[in-house]
Amino acid sequence: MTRYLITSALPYINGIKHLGNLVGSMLPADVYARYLRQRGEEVLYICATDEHGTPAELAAAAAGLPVAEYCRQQHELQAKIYEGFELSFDHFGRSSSPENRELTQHFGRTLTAADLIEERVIKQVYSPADGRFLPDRYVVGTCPYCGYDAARGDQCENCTRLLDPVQLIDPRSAVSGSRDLEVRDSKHLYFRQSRLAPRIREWIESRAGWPTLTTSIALKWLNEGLEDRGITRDLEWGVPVEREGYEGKVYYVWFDAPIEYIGATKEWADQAPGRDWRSWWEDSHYTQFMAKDNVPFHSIMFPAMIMGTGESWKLADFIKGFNWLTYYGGKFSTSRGYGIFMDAALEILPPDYWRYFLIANAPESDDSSFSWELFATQVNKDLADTLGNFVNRVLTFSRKRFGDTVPEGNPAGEPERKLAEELTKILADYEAALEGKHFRRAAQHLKAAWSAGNSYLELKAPWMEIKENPEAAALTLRTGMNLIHLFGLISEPLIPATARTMQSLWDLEESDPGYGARWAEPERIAQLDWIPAGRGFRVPEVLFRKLTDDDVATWRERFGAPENA
Ligand code: B3M
Ligand code: ZN
Repeated sequence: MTRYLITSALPYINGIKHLGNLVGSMLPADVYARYLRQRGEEVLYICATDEHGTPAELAAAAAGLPVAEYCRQQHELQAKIYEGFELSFDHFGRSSSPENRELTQHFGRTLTAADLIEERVIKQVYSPADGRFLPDRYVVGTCPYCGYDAARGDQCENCTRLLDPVQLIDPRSAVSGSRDLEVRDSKHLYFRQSRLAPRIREWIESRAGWPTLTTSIALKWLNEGLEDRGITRDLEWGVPVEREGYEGKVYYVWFDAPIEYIGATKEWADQAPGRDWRSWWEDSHYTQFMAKDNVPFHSIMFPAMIMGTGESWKLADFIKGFNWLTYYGGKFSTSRGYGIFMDAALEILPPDYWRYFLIANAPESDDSSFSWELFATQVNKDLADTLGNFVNRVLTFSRKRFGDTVPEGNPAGEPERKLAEELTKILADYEAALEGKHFRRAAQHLKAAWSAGNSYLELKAPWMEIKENPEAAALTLRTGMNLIHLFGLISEPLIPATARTMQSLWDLEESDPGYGARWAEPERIAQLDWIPAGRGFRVPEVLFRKLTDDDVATWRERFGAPENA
């Protein structure tokens, strides 16, 4: 049996993430993990906070905390929010863990032994005003490739090219703004990944079926010529480099961060007996989820590190990259407080509203834009009307006419057979979309299943049937209840809380087909016999409330929205 290893790009420790971060890595990975678990597959879904590097140091200083304590607090905070969104990590680790330190140093040693790490004396930017060497991203200036005037020294976020700070035009310190920068000599370790370029290219080119977004970024990088990469920094906070003359230096955060995928797997294993972490990195089907700016590190540098060790570490079998989710077409911005952050989102609505909307609008083939207007429209139409209303109508009407148990009525007839046939097809499409990690498409198929239930109800019109033929109405309602239970199963990856509600409405007996059911082959759906007549049931609170114009106005105001959008 295949075992599925799944990782989401590691959220940086520095601050609460916004909805763009959520939809670009963690949420789709969670949907995929939940789907596979429902199908009975063995899944290990790993994530962690990415804790090293200068931003953490500076944020800790700003908060007046030692950096280790700052990271501990921020990790707790992020973990709580992800739990609130029902992200079902098997382990949510920390890149500052002892496991990761050990593995990172192991990679350093192994790559050194393979002659893939060399020492170079480099010119480095020193800022007398700040009294320190400036890490790459704290030198800002104009990008030599595209002319963007606020490019960071490590990467231009406009054209995504990786940079060296000395390449920047008109460089200045991002810490103090000082233009009085000196270039001093400092020795550092370099990863000679250029030597692995042919192997990386061969690997990328053999990846049939990968998203073009992923392969095109990787190939663009390779075509530009792969450069060796500095993997040490003059910092206190990070994984120490065990080498003479490297006191006070640590591994570069992008060296130890991907290794934390492995590190966190070991953390997971270290938490309970009998967990074999190593085999997950030898024999599994491995999918990585991330936004497009992280693709170069995952499609080039990390695979090169793995190949370079000559050891049996799993390479990704699939890299799912995402474009950007924008807020009214503009970039989410932490510094300007523009857009919606995950804690604020949970303050105003439960997770399923967000999860559904974000997956239905996942920025897969292109960027996609969040607006409160679109959000409200889609929540009202798909969640409140199509799903929520269906559940409520069926259950309240049945209770009113037939009491607190599932009515029996006629045996299934032609409309039920047609419905089953339609659902079989929709479900096959839905499964194919989830298998293929096409998230927008998956949401569309799920919605189509809900709609099929509505069309059936409209066609049968039990509120009319009841007048002439109560047995016919009873069949329709019993079928409706079976649909609700089915929706409870298949909606779980996208809207887990609501799905649990839909599954838990019935007093099932152990011998009932629906008892403990998780998922089914599409053909199995055709029977719609999860819930036998005579079982007790409950009518839930309204599943999704309608969002009003007032809501939209309030949120536009609170979160800031462009005047005329
Ligand atoms: N922490 C993403 C970021 O901060 C970065 C991902 C690491 S994945 C190994 O932009
Ligand atoms: Zn650029």
